[in-house]
Amino acid sequence: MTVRISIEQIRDVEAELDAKHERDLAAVSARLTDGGIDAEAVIREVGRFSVAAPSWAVGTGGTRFGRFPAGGEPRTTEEKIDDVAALNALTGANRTISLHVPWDDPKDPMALRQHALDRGITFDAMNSNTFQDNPSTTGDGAVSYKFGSFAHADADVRKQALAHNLAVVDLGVQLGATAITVWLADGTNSPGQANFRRQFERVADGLRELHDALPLDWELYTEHKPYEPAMYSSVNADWGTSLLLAHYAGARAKCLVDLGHHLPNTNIEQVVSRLAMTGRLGGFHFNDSKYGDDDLTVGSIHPYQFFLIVLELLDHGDGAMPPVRYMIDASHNLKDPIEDLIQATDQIQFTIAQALLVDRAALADAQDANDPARAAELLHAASRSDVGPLVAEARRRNGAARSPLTTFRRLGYRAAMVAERGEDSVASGL
Ligand code: RM4
Ligand code: MN
Ligand code: MN
Repeated sequence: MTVRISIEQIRDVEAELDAKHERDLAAVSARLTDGGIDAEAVIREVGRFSVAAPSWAVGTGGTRFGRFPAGGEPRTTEEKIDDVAALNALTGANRTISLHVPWDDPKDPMALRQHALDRGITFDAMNSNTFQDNPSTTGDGAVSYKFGSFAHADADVRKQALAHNLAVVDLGVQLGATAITVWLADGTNSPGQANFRRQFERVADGLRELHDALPLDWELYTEHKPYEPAMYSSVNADWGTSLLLAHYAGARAKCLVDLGHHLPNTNIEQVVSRLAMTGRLGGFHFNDSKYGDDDLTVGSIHPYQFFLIVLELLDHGDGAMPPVRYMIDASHNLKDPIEDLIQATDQIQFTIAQALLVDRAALADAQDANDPARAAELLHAASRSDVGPLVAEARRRNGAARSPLTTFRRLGYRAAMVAERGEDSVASGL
């Protein structure tokens, strides 16, 4: 049995919101129209946008100190897709799922593709895993990624890392995906452990081989991260290295920005601008960070910075979210995982709506007139606006929920999953 969340159920549960929603929407639209803003265009763009859910985020995240399952966690990739379908029913904005191999290792890819299709879900960028040893990533187990994968001194290990990535691409082809994200744990934990330059060259060569073996309609994304698990040096540590690697790998290699993969106080919006400018911004992972790669809910710590980042994306897309692969890369340790994904998606939609309100022509004028106070006013006018009714309307038009978290709870999805999958089922992932 699979519990599905239907549009009728949502409409039913939310009927009591109708009158207030109409009033709020009319009031906000009128206010925006007075200010010369097309509210309808904002609703349309928010409604058009979709962000992938990662398969590992429908299970609870953990730390090295423990993990506390949510109850009713998906036991298989099919069940992960069921959860993403439930999420998408509520948000209307999570129409794709991103798989991580071998956490997801379907025996019958075509059947999995059909399972997803039946639920209105398609496959986003694939993720390879050469940061853990597992028979399907290390072949017959004769090699280990303990000292790296693509950067490893031993050619056999590098060969196996390439073979794993190619297997992930093959699987992706069967699922209808068209991109692979490569995040590598390669680096060192001790000064002198390896030669920086030789490690870089090996990774660059490996990525180029992978790139050259990709189907023509595929892209490859290099994802940088400053540290963890490598604690002294990571090969792909920053956006500059990521860009160098993408250039070296080939024309269809681009960079992926994960919001949690920057050292404290990095100006991430400027990083986004730089990569976009070079045409090599390929992917985006949403989350937030207080200390490191915390994978906290996007916008929960730095909402204004997130607004500025979205503004850069809109600048790159000339007023629309550019065609970059977007994914929520979070995995909350405490919240119900679906509730966290709902909140993340809601935050992204909310922030896109606010950033769309920025008068970009006036901002350019203020910049050219050396008027920072006026520029700040223009940003504040947008970032302090209540766009809730616009976001709710965008979701309603997609057949989704205006109040997704409350409706998720009222529909009793988690309780149904606990009954079906058990209190102690544990999803594969981190
Ligand atoms: C990494 C990185 C990757 C994700 C893994 C699970 O820190 O963010 O995108 O696939 O975690
Ligand atoms: Mn990531
Ligand atoms: Mn990460």
